[in-house]
Amino acid sequence: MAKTEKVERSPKLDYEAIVVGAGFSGMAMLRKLREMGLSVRVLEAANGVGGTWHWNRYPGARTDCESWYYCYSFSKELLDEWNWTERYPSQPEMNRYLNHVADRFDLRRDIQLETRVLSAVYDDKSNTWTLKTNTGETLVTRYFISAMGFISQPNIPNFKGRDSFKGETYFTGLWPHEGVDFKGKRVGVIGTGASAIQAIPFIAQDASHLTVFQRTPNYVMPARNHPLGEEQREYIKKNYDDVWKKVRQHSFGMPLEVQNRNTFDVSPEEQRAILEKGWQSGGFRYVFETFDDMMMDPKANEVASEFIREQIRQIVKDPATAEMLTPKGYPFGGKRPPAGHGYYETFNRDNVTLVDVQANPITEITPTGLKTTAAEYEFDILVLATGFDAVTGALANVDIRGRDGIALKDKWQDGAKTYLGLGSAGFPNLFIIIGPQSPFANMPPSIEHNVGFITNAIDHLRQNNIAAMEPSTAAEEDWTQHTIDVANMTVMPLGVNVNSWFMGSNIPGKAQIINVYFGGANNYYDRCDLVVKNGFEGYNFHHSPAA
Ligand code: N01
Repeated sequence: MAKTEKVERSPKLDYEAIVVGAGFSGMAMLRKLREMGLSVRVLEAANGVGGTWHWNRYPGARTDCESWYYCYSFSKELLDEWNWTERYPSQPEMNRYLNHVADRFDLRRDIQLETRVLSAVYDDKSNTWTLKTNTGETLVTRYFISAMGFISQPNIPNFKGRDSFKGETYFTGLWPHEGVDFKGKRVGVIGTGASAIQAIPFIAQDASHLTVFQRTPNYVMPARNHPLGEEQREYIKKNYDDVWKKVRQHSFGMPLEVQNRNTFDVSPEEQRAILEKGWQSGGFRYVFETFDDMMMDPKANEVASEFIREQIRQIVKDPATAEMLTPKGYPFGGKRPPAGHGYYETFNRDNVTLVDVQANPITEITPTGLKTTAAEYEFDILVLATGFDAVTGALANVDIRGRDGIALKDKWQDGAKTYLGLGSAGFPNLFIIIGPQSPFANMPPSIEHNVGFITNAIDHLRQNNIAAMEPSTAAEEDWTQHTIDVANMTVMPLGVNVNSWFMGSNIPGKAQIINVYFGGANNYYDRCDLVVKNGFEGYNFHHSPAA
C-alpha cells in the first residue's frame, strides 16, 4: 500500500531524500528518514564514514568535549554498550565509535562512499533537486539535506611556490590513513590553531627538530585528559538521563554546572582561586565552571585572559618564547579556544623552535622549506595546520542553485543568511544540519536536535501533501539580525582582527560577519521547538503538485 502511494507521488525521484555527508549528522539523519519510510541515499566524499573523525587523523587528534556527552543520545542500548576509555576520546576511538554506529544500525547499505556532490539544482516546476556527482551520476530527489559539517572545508593558503616543496607535505584535515613517520625528521608546522596545538606535542616527540610557524598566539586551556575507570563509566551510564537533561539546559550543550556568579562579585583573591580551580579541572570547565560573564564582559574577560597569560609565563622557561606565545590585543574566546595536552610545555624542548610569522610573514614555500621576510628554513616534512573555511565553506564548495537559478554562494557573498541555520529563503527543501548561524556548542546534541527538526518538517510536508517549504525572507532577516545582536553582546566579534573563523576573517576575501549563534544552544532549541509547535512559523509552503 505504502509502496504504491510512493510511486504515485514521486514518479521521477531517484530517492525521496539525499543526504550529503556520512559523519555524525548524516548517519543520524539517515536513521530517522529510514524510520519514516523514505527512500534515502547518503552520498559521502570519503572512503569511510565518520566525517571529521575520518579525515582528521593527525597525531594527537581527539575531542575537546568529554566523551560521555560528545556522542549520540538517541539509543539507550548504544549508550549502555559503548565503553569510552578516556575523558576525551582520541580520533581512532571516535572513528571506531562512528563505524560501530554504522554497523549497529545497519546504515551502510544506504551510504554511497567516494562520491562527491558537485552541484545541486532546484527545479521550481517539479519541486525537486537534481544532484550531480564526481562519479558521473545525476540523481533527483525531493529533500536535499546537507550533513557536510561545520568545519570540513580545508583552507590551504595560496603561498607563493606552494607546490614547490620537494619533501612531504600534509594538511592536518586530510591526513594519510597509514600515518606519517616523523622519526629523525626536520619538521615545519604552519599554524597554531586547535589542530596544530594537538599535533605539535606528538610531532616534537619524534622529530629531530620541529619549527612552529605562529602567526597569532592562542589562549590554550589545559585539557587534562585521563582514562575512564570502570566505576566512573558505570556511574555515567546510570546517570545518563540527568546528563542529557543538563545538556539540553546548557547554553553550550554540556552537562556542566552553571555557577550563577560573575567575576566582580568576588574579591581578587577569590577570583584567582576560582580560575585556578577551573584551570585545574581542565578544558571548557575553565570557561563554564568559573564566571558566567567571562565571554560577555570585556573586563571580566581580561581577568580570565591575564590568568592564562600568567600560566604561559610560568610554564615556558625561555622568556622570549613565552612572550611570543602570549596572546595579546584580543580577548580569550575571540578565537575559538583550543584545549591542549602539554602544548606550552613542548616549547621547553631543545628540539622545538617557535618562529613569529606575524612579525616576519612567510613569503614563499621553497623546494627545501620556506622563507619568511627575515630568514629561510629547511625541513623534510611540512605540516599545514592552516584551518578551514568553516561553517559556509562546504556548502559554497557545491554549486547549489535554488529558485530562479540563484547560487547559494552568491546569495551569501556578504554573509550567510539563514533561518535558524536550517535553511535559506529561495532554496526550498534544502535542509542544513548545523548550518551557518546555528549554535556554536557541543555538536552531537545540536545535530540530533536539527535532525529532529528536519524530520518533523518533512513529516509535516508529507502529512499535508505540501510539495516544498522554505524560510520566508522576513524570518531569515530576523534570525540573521538576532545572531548579530547576540554576538555583539559577547566578546567573540572582537576576534575579527585576529583571523577568527567565528567571524569568517580567517579566509581572505570572505565576508566578515558572525557565522554562528551565540545566544545559547538551549535557547535555540526552545526557539526551534516553538517553530515546530506553531506549524513551522516563518516558513513559506509550496502547494504545487508533487513531481
Ligand atoms: O584551524 P585554525 P584548526 N600564514 O583556523 C594559521 C575545530 N577543531 O584546524 O591564527 C601563517 O584554528 C592560523 O594563523 P592565524 C575547532 O573548532 C577542534 O586548528 O590565522 N599562518 C592559525 O594559527 C577549531 O577552532 C579540535 O593568524 C596561517 C592556523 O593556521 C577549528 O576546528 C581539533 C596562514 C589555523 O588555525 C579549526 O582548527 C582541531 C598563513 N597564510 C580542530 N593561514 C578539537 O579539539 C592560516 N594560518 C575537537
